[in-house]
Amino acid sequence: MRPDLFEAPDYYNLDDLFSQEHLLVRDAARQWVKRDVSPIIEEYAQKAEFPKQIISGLAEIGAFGPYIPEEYGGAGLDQISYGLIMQEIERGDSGVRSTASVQSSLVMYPIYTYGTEAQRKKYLPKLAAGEWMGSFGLTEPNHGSNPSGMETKFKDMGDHYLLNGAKLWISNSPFCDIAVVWAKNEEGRIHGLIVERGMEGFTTPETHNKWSLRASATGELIFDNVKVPKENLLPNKTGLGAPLGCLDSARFGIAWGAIGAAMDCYDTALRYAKERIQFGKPIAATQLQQKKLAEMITEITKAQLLAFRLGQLKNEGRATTAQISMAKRNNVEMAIKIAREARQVLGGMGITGEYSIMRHMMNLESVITYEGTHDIHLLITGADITGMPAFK
Ligand code: TGC
Ligand code: FAD
Repeated sequence: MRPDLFEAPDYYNLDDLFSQEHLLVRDAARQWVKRDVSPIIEEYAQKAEFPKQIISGLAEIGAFGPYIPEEYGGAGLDQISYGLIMQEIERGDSGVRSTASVQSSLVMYPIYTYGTEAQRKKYLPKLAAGEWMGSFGLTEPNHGSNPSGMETKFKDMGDHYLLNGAKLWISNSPFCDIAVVWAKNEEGRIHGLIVERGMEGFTTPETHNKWSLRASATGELIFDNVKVPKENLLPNKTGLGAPLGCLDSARFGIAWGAIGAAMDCYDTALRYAKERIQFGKPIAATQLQQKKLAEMITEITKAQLLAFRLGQLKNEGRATTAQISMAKRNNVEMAIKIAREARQVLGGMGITGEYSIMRHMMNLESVITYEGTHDIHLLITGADITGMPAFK
């Protein structure tokens, strides 16, 4: 892969709206991605392996639990800082951002929000430091968009719970130390349980042959009569709203992250178009390529403004699930369209690993599906504006 020459577009001077802290946090993440992710990520994506050596760097830039209070090892930052960190990481690779999203929003968030003080103290500092890695098990083989139908269940055995079932498509599962797992009790009520690697009957087979998110490890979580200690139940919220609350946080991060992938594709295409000479002039001087580039920067700018306002609302505790859905849906679609257009600007070179665009494009096919598909987010908006849910 070529040297990382990335220069971030800021067409509407958004930097003027960020605080000094936002800019410091963002620039630290940006520099880290340039130094530690860009030089190796293509190789790891090609060999379909998560680069575990970057875990400590992710912890150092505050990517694990950015908004978790410092007393539990988090960075104690606001939601806009969290968004900016996700943007910068996904500028490098969506799979790396996935690892950070899962650790922060899907593992640390539920432990912090729904857990006991003992659970917070036991797990959060190690997760923040990257000493332990987590995964989040909601999706099942027969229940993706409709998690309320989940079949994974647990039984109260007096001194412990007995857990049975299977989760599919789980980011970080092959190497996770713990998993936050959503399962039904005997009354059919959904609860969160912390399952630890090493518990008998708990296995995490890897899912192979992915054409997307190749630098992220994806797998299953299988529970075959796993004895889970009673103190591992998350007691402070039950029902589908508990995992959906975690998704609000992760989807917010993706709304920002997708901007990073789009920025990288745009920046690469702009530089290439200025340098590539055909018919005796740079292709950037042709109207067709300018149309592509001008539309890209327009869409990136709109997505940045959407994310920024959503960040303000989230900081005030006012961002609704439907507002988050709209931003996730819009910004991921924006990024995938830009990746497809940018790839064309590079002609044949666009399909090679010399440039990051094709990798972003393939990654975004997962991003547009996970954390709620593109269709489901449209239906969430539809239900919000009409008051008539059309899922069923
Ligand atoms: P519905 O009847 O709408 O709601 C059930 C209960 O939940 C409450 N609720 C929420 N509570 C908190 N936060 C939210 N965001 C909430 N949304 C809903 C709701 O009030 C209700 O409460 P109650 O007390 O009345 O029971 O549920 P439904 O079964 O009709 O489903 C709605 C639907 C389709 C929107 C939802 O299930 C959904 O979002 N489906 C998509 C599934 C999904 O996004 N899965 C993601 C899996 S994790 C993942 O992909 C990680 S990838 C990470 C990475 O690698 O980066
Ligand atoms: P389905 O729900 O079967 O949907 C198939 C199609 O039907 C989609 O186009 C969908 O939009 C459409 N559809 C579904 N319902 C409706 C409806 N009511 N109306 C109209 N159309 C509908 N899950 C986790 O729990 N944890 C993870 O860490 C995780 N990581 C993932 C990593 C990757 C790489 C991928 C690909 C997925 C991951 N997922 C994870 C799972 C992800 O959240 C699901 O794939 C997603 O929610 C969709 O579920 P599904 O794949 O079963 O598709």
